[in-house]
Amino acid sequence: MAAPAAPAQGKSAEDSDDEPEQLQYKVILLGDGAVGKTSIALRFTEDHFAKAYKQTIGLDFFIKRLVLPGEVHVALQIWDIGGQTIGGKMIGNYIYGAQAVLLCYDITNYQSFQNLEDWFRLVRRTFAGSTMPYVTLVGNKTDLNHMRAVRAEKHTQFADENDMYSFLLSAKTGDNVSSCFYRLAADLAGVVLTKPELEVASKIVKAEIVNHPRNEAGGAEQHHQEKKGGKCVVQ
Ligand code: G3D
Ligand code: MG
Repeated sequence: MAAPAAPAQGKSAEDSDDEPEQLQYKVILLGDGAVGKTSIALRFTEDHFAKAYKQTIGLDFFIKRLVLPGEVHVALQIWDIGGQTIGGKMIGNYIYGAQAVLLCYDITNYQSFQNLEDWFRLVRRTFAGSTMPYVTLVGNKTDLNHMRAVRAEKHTQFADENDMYSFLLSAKTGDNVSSCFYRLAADLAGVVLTKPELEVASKIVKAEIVNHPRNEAGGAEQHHQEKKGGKCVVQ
C-alpha cells in the first residue's frame, strides 16, 4: 500500500565530484496546533524533547542528513509550518513542492484526527494536476495510550483508504520517530529497507537546523529564542 513516491529531486547544490551524490527532499509536517509537530521535528533532528510549550510562530525548517543502505545519502529538509492554520494565506506556499507530507494528529484528541480530512484535502488541492507527494499518517503521543481517543482501527482505516503508510509514535519518548522518517526517506529514494535495516538505520546520523522565521501578517513578529542543546532555535 505504498503511496506513490515523488520523483527523486536532483542533487544538492553543493554536490561536487569529491562528495557523494545527495538526494534532497522537502518534508512538511501538517496537522492541528498542539498535536506535536514541532516536538516530532525536534526529536528526529536533535533527539530531544522540549518540555516548555510555545506555539510555533512562522516557519522553522530543519535539515537532517541520513545514509541509507547502499551508501545512499539523503538530506531531509523538514518544514514545520508552525502556527499556520488551515485557512492561512501562506499555507499553500509551504506545502507546494513538498515530496513528502506527514499528516499528524494527537491520539488523545479525536478532533485532531477528524481534521486530517481537511488537511489532506488541502494537500490534494495544492497538488491538483501534478504528482501527489508521499503522504504518511502520523498518530503522535503514544506514551499517553491510556488517554487514547482514536482507536487503532480508525487510524489503520484512514491510512488504508488513502493508500498511505502510517506510524504511531511518541515525540516524547522517541518511540518510532526515526523509523518513520527513515521509511519515508528510503521510499522516496527507492531504497528497499528490511526491518533489521530500518532498526539499524534509525540510529541517528547528523542534524543541522536552519531557521526561517516568517510571519504571515508580515509584522509584529514575536520570536522566542531559546538555547537548546547548544543550538539556538527560533520558535
Ligand atoms: P505543534 O507543533 O503541533 O503545535 P508541539 O505541537 O510540538 O508544540 O506540542 C504540543 C504539546 O504536546 C506540548 O505540550 C508538547 O510537549 C506535547 N507533546 C508533543 N509530543 C508529545 C508526545 O509524544 N507525548 C506527550 N505526552 N506530549 C507531547 P505542552 O504541555 O507544552 O502544551
Ligand atoms: Mg509547532
